[in-house]
Amino acid sequence: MKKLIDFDKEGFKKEVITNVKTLYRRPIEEATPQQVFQAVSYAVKDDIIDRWIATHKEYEKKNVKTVYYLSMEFLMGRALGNNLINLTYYDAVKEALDELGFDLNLIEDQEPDAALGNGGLGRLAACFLDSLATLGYPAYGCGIRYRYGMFKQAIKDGYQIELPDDWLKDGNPFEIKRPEYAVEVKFGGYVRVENRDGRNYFIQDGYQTVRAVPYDVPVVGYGNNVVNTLRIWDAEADQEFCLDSFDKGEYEKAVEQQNLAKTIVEVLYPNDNHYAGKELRLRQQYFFISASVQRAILKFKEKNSDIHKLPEKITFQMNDTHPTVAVAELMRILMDEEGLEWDDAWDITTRTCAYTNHTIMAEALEKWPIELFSRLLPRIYQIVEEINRRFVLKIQSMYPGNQDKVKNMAILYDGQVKMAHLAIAGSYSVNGVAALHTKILEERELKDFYEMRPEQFNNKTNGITQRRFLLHGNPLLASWITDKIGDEWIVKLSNLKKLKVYATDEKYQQEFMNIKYQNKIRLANYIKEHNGVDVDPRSIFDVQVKRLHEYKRQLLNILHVMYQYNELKTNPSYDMYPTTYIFGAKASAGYKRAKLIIKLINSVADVINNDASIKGKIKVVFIENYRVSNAELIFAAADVSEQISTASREASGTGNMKFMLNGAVTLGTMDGANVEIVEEVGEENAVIFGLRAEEVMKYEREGGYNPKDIYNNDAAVRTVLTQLINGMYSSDDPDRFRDLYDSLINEDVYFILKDFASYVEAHRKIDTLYRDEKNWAKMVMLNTACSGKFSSDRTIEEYAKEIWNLKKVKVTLD
Ligand code: 9GP
Repeated sequence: MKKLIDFDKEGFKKEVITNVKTLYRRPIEEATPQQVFQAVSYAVKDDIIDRWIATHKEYEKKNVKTVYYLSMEFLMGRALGNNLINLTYYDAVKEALDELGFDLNLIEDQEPDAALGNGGLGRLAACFLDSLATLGYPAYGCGIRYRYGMFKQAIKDGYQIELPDDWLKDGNPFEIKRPEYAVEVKFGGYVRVENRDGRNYFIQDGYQTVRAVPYDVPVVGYGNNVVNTLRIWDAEADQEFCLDSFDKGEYEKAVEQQNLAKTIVEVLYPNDNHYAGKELRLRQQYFFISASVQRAILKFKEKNSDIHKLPEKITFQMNDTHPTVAVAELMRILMDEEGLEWDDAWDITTRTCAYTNHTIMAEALEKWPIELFSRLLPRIYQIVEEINRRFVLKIQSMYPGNQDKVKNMAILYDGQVKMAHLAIAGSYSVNGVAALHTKILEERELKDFYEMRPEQFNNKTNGITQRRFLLHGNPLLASWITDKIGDEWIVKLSNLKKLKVYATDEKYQQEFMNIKYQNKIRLANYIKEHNGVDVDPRSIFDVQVKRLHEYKRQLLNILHVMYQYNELKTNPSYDMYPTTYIFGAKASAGYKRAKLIIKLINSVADVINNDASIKGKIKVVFIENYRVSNAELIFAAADVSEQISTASREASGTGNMKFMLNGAVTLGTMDGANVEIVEEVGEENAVIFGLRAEEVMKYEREGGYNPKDIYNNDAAVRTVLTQLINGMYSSDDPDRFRDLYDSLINEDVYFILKDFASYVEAHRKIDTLYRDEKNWAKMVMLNTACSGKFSSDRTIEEYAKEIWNLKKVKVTLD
């Protein structure tokens, strides 16, 4: 890797030694790996700080336009390795630590993942921050400093157990508390109107208050001195209420406030693509939105005197429906604090807010009961009511007499506040996250809104950062690529297409496949250490890692494994290439069926892995506690990338891109960004199966299909389904998996049986393709070579130009 930033090795070593001494009163020789991790991180932070200050000086000097990426989730993973990569001296630090007697990999392993997110949505936000800093765009990520992040998953007797993720227990060396930027957030009470000089003022009274205190985490750009900020908010009780100096009424209030502050940031809701509708969740949303928007306006006012210029200086990008209360909060600030009239405030708001939709799953689109919303946020509710009243008038004037339009589009309807509708009404841009997803939004899910204002809609296909998922996660491949085409791909991933010429050359094919093999050994060692299972790195590594959700169809995958096992056992002529099926997935704690699928995968693994008669042809591994840090190892080692969601359901997917980048072949449906992956790499270099989105949607319009027909006509399917209820994988409780059986036989809403035969065939195809070593090598190399489009740098350039109108900034150090 080219060194872009100077690194003083001896100075660094000295600083690490001093840090160990001052932090722990110990000589370096006696330091634990955790202590060395802290000491190294502080030394790195020291280097980051100067760049951080310089970046913000530059932003202020230029009075730049800034995007505030508002997100309940930032799935950052570990910071140390990534910061070293982006400071461009990872290798030099590795050497320095070697000289001090420590292994950087081991030191990196001391860091807990910052798991402030569930899955794709949160990881996308993290990749976007990396790209924004690398491209030099002024940006803040705004979120919550959850005390407990995404739970740690343990597997006990095949079941998922959730353990608290106490990620802050040793302290987070990279964050900085900024009490000077604390703001107050108000909940509850009532609104009274005061008329002063002929104008009505709305005043919230009798409320509870929470102090929002920001912690800033640096986001280092690659080799460019830019350091942006992820600002995550902590909650503290308002200090003005001193516990012992008030009478009883105040005392109780003070205690309540203390409790409210404590609970509000306590934990991340572990739901992916599903909203739980809990009061605390709405509190969390308003808490971090109010704090972020208040702070952004205060900062804006330091440099700008005319509030009407806000849209020229700020975009609030709302990541899904979770932060969309921002629309009303901005209206509140503009009217109640800045004294603007409604029309003026609305004009500014709707030119400042933009909304990204990440799902069409109905259960993920948030709707709050009006009773709860108005009780918790009385002033905000008043504003939403007025936004709704005016919006409904607009609908009625465009579509006179059309009650259906009002029903489908109103923000308040059926006793609920519909957050997606609020977001659309209050935004100048609405985007989907892959071409197919955006098309479905425009033609089906948000059709009425699209017809009303088509120019508001646009697509921004997701992307991932190559710096974490290739440069850091797959160092062997990264240096091979650099050796072939230079290192510019690190900031310009489209360069990878230059690798195409190597894909047909046997020598390079061997080199590439040898790297894959080394990475498979690395993963096999991890599996041995963590699962106690021996896997053969010469087998096909067929991988499905992602959140567990019925629509993602891990069940289809494991049913196919059961089918293959039956073939091996009963059909003497059945031949298959040895395959290791690797799963990794967390299920939301309350999602029973998803947890049962985890148990099924582990039960199938138990039976198959212990059956010597199949001579190790199939191995099944469930990797415990799948998260960003082990994901990096997994992507690098995969041969086959399972992207098998029911077509139309996966908005984009981003794991699919990480696999492709690392040279795996997609085995998938035509869903989400898979469609674009196939477009880039060519259909002959992916294996596609199953119903297409239009077919799925047609069945759905017509009330579904009859899975019993398949059960009756397909003996192989019948056998596999019967094994769910005959105790083959649950001898102690044959009814354990009956719920899965019933769900498939009775409705099969995710078309698992419908796609089964086609999935079997797709696997046969993989088997055949893999045996042809040269062609397989060519396929995987072309996957890497054609993955340039899927860099989050490309995505962010599109957002910056087409939605945010940001200008790049250059930062130099004095
Ligand atoms: O389910 C989508 C996933 O397909 C997409 O890649 C990701 C990032 O855009 O967002 C997920 N959506 C959610 O988690 C909830 O909307």
